[in-house]
Amino acid sequence: MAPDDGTGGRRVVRGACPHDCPDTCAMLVTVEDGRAVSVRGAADHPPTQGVLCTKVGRYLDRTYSPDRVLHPMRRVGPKGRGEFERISWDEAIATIVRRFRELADSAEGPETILPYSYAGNMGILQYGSMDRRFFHRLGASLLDRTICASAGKAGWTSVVGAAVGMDVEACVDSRLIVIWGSNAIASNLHFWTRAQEAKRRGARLVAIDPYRSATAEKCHEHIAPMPGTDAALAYGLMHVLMRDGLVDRDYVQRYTLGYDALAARAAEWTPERAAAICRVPVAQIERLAHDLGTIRPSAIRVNYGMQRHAGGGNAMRAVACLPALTGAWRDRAGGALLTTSGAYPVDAAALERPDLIRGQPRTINMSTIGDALNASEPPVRAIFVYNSNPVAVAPESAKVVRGFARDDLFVVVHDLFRTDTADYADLLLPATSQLEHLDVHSSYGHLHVQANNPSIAPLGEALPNTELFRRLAATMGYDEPCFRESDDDLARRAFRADDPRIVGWDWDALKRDGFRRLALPDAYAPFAQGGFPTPSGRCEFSSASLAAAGHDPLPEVVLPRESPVSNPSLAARYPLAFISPPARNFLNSSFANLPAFVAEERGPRLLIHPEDAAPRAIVSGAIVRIHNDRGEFQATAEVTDRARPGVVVAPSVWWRKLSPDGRNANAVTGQGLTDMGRAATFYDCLVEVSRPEARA
Ligand SMILES: Nc1nc2c(c(=O)[nH]1)N[C@H]1C(S)=C(S)[C@@H](COP(=O)(O)OP(=O)(O)OC[C@H]3O[C@@H](n4cnc5c(=O)[nH]c(N)nc54)[C@H](O)[C@@H]3O)O[C@H]1N2
Ligand SMILES: Nc1nc2c(c(=O)[nH]1)N[C@H]1C(S)=C(S)[C@@H](COP(=O)(O)OP(=O)(O)OC[C@H]3O[C@@H](n4cnc5c(=O)[nH]c(N)nc54)[C@H](O)[C@@H]3O)O[C@H]1N2
Ligand code: SF4
Ligand SMILES: [Mo]
Repeated sequence: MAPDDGTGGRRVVRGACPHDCPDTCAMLVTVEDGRAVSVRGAADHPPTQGVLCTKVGRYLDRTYSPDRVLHPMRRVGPKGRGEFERISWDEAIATIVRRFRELADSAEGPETILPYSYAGNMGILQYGSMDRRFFHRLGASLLDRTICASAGKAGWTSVVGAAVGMDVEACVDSRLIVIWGSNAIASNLHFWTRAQEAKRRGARLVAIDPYRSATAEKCHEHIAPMPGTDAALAYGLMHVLMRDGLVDRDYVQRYTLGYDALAARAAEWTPERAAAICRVPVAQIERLAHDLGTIRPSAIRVNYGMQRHAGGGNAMRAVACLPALTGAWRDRAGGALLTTSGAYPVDAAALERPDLIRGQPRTINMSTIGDALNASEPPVRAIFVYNSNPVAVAPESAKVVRGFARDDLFVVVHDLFRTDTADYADLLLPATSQLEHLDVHSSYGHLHVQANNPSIAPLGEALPNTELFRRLAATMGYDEPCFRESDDDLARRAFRADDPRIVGWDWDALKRDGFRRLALPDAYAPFAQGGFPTPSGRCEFSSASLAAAGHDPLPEVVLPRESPVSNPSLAARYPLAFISPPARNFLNSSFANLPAFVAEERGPRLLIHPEDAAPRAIVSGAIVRIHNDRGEFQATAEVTDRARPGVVVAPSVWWRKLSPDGRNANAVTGQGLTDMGRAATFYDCLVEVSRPEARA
């Protein structure tokens, strides 16, 4: 709960970081006379080790920012202008209920209403509980939440069986760590500290990333493939492993399925062929394959960067085969880690109540919200945005903005800040920060369950997501008892209590203690003796279920939709591959409005290699135009060999309205989806870069 440290009006409250980050740190919030005065990392929480990242280390900047939305507001100016006047909660709720009833009773029905939310808050309650119940009962369109991880998850799960992997805490004992498609210093700090410790103990670190990120810079070796070519690279590695007798035959024979078919496919992928597609030296492929085949324990930290391409699902499939081929899963400090989210028996059915769904509403993909708002039938007539900032983060901004700007679209936004999306709101509603509400947390990077106790009262009239939807449900007249459950009631339902991983857990004890590890063996090595939760019970190099769904039974090399190799005519006009990975001081678009973090990131930047800059007469410090057929935005050039030739890099996600030309990287990204998981393909994008004055 709120342990009193014995100094009068001072309390220390146990919380959890809510942000979309694998680390899910345990926070200690010190409160004096009702005001939070410090936020620290909990030293007793093994994954956190007492350290928060720079963003959340300064969480009071966010919590007490003068820019917080503190009261419900109604739009008074044109859409997009962000002009509001204050109204009461009663009026806000009544306005929503009136409009939702009209739409639900219209001939087109309630599926004209669309909830739009993602992981702005990863707490199990604030992420998805009362809100889902409300929209299900209403019969609103369903949202396919694909903007981040669904391609990688689909690819990984098809091979391994579940969204589980090695224990991040074991990485200190790894002797080889391959950091594949992840800038861990920025986005997975508490893994990085373990990798550093392993390095001190003699481990070899290899980064696979199209650009020399801060993380790649600190590894022993950096392999820089062209974006979207990871499946070819993985096959090149498999080829060498097989050719040189480095496969763990015993592991393969006992615990895997489809080796012969995989070997036949890998035989086609000589390192020379893979190297030509990836544009990396053959020697790097040979060396890494030998390391993977000979160093134990070996760990692969694979992250989502590689899956934001047309072939993202298959790329993850190919990488997921490697630790089974080498037998790396045998060791606790070996194997691979994409996500641990599947280790938690979250009871989604109890929380979200899909049984309440009225009718057979359609599903709308959040990654193509631009198209959905402009061309759905029946049209989307109301959108309710929370835990997300789609105008900044969704691909192909021009279409997203055009959709949100529709005068006939009723837009509700619930957020802590006046985001790019909020500017289009008819109603803007104030949300609580993590210090102001209750929650229970799983993680996608470690194996602990955590409680977040509120430490301060809500600022202004801010409400948690759960309470907002509870009030909306009551005003709609929904009388199912589930709409009256408190946040504590919801938290008690968060996990399937009969699951052995959660056995004996007790919500009140968790609130008091702050965290507990899932009931897994201390020396957790999930697949040391096989036991893959796939249909066959084996690691499926070859998948009958994917074949039945029309996919290649084996991992397939699917080239990017936009690349010089796969689309030369497009590349003739737009020759540079464009990636826009997370900036260290932002969390997606969160924190990108707070002065301290904006100052650290210095403004929108474009990293470009000297070989690409010179013919374009681009020098460091120049403003450049990044453009393609979908749109354009501007950034300050940084000429550097950190970007490899042919690839430009724009750390993201900046707010549009805080950028010099009012646009950001998503002006050029496209709405094409991945091969598996229906996900966004942010990094599958060709552009040209020019100086603004060179405009035709
Ligand atoms: N500071 C900070 N932390 C974050 C976030 C943030 O915005 N800022 N975002 C959070 C979120 S939502 C997520 S999903 C996670 C994970 O987010 P990730 O997508 O894993 O992000 P990064 O760690 O930057 O790793 C992506 C890396 O992949 C590289 N990359 C791009 N294309 C390719 C490719 O085709 N192949 C390979 N091998 N690499 C490629 C990029 O250059 C980048 O360095 O991070 C979370 N943590
Ligand atoms: N170009 C480019 N675009 C990208 C990416 C990229 O790498 N490049 N990454 C993509 C990825 S991986 C992701 S996950 C998406 C993420 O995109 P989003 O899910 O939109 O994440 P954020 O931009 O952090 O916006 C979350 C919003 O939720 C609000 N919020 C936080 N807590 C609460 C709460 O309790 N209640 C309510 N109502 N609101 C709250 C925050 O203030 C913030 O405005 O962006 C994607 N977009
Ligand atoms: S954003 Fe990530 S690293 Fe930073 S405090 Fe939150 S969980 Fe920890
Ligand atoms: Mo994400």
